[in-house]
Amino acid sequence: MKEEPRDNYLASGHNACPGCGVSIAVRLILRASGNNVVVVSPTGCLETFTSPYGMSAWEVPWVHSLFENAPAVASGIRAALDYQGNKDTQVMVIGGDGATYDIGLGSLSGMLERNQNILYICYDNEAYMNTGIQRSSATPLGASTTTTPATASSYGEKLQKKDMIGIANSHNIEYVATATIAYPQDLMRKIKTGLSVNGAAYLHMLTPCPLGWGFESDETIAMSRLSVQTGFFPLVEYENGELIRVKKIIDLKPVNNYLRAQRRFKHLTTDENQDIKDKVCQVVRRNIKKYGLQENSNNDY
Ligand SMILES: Cc1ncc(C[n+]2csc(CCOP(=O)(O)OP(=O)(O)O)c2C)c(N)n1
Ligand SMILES: [Mg+2]
Repeated sequence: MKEEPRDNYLASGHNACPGCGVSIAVRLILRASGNNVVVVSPTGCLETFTSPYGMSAWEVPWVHSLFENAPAVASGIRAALDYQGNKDTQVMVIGGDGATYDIGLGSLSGMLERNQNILYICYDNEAYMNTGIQRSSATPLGASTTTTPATASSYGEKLQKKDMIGIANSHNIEYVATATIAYPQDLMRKIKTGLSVNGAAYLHMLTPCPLGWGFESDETIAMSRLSVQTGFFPLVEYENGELIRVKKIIDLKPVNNYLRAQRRFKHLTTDENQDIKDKVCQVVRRNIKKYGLQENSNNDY
């Protein structure tokens, strides 16, 4: 197997929780991008744990924007670099699901429409984790959060997760993909591809959160892998809106394995919530069909 460079541009000593999926993702992202890059991050866990007052874990130029305007800030940085004739320095946004799906969506849409040379990366931990696990429009159906708690009279989140891949593709950009930390080579290849296209690219990255999802801190990679192996989080790639690659599931795992492993879904595994669990399974079955995730269908790596 080809050796990847071992560069690390996210210094140790930051104060992420043990097992934080985001910190693992960002180390891989920066390893793939190299250090000729400017990163913009909106408010969220990543910003908070990498930049406590007076300190920074970033070994590359990094800008903290408002929650709602990271894509606009990145656009300005790209325009300034272009004006200087600097085509080599890359610009990336790394923002949470709250910033991407909800509060910064308008700004992101503008950025994708302008189609400047910027890679937008959403790190998706499926809730507003930094402020105490509130639901976002990335929270999956049935998940318990502090604003959609599972109680005797409620089964948790009532809505389906928003289709960000569809939204990104609707902007007719050259590259849209999904990735997760259990598949680091795949993740880094997608970062490199996203940076190599001549225009805006969108990469969606699932980053499991031990605290918010309710699992042990040494299970983060296992949870990331299970999300793919159960069909919850398909690994896909689009070029100019066309699906070009899908990671097949060789050994499809039961959805129950994923639900049982996380406190936020535990209530779905009881008899009373069987109908919601069926709806969750339907979402997964739809993924499997839509992307031909099972071994004997057409798209493959
Ligand atoms: C306009 C605005 N609204 C709300 C907040 C409070 N706030 C700070 S971080 C955060 C959660 C961020 O969620 P997400 O983008 O998913 O990132 P995560 O914390 O999960 O990493 C919120 C609501 C804010 N800083 N600015
Ligand atoms: Mg989040």
